[in-house]
Amino acid sequence: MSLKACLFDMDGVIVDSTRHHFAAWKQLAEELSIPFEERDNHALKGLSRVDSLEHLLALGNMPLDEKTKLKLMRKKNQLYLELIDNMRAIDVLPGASELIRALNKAGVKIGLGSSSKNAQLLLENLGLSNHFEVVVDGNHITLSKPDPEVFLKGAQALGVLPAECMVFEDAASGVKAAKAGGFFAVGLGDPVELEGADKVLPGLQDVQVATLQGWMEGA
Ligand code: B16
Ligand code: MG
Repeated sequence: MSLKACLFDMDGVIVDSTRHHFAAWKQLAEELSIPFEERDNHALKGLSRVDSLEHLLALGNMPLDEKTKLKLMRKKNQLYLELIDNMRAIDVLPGASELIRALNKAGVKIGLGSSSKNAQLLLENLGLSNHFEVVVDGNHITLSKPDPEVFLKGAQALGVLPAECMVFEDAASGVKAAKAGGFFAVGLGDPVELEGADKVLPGLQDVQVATLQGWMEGA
């Protein structure tokens, strides 16, 4: 199968906003007196805002009514927005801009598949939005990763089949979503955590388009 398109996850693939999500959740957790450390935050990678809050509240064994949950999510998002406000091109993870430009040049379509409702804003801050033909984010989906909805919508909008499309993901939930949708999944990070991915790389630095095309043809 030839490589027609690539779908990129945002947080942890294009930019390291995980620490900003963590700082915002941590502040909320402190206000609620729920112990919340970096290892707890790890489980939130790729999850939607509401699923992340549910996870946090479960850690504190703290069931809350819907109105309070909405208030807390708004607060978390305000904190997060303040933290990402200053993010610029310099914050793009190593190799991501180069690969995106090389794929554009090679005629491979590019889309974003993120759970974040702030993905479009962040792409603009990073100066990358012009490179993406399609952006599917938390505003367009009803089911969170590991459901494949975000990637299936991305492939459909790009006019390609999942089997012709590669997904780049840093989260176990995202790799599961990609495989459930029938995509070639490239995991970025720990091979043990991302087992199930077709390939695992430490990051996007020095990734060549020809290598990706070779993987697809061999798949
Ligand atoms: P927001 P991704 C995900 O982004 C993050 O990994 C996850 O930690 C976050 O909770 C989720 O977006 C929702 O973000 O609150 O901004 O809508 O990795 O799918 O790009
Ligand atoms: Mg991610």
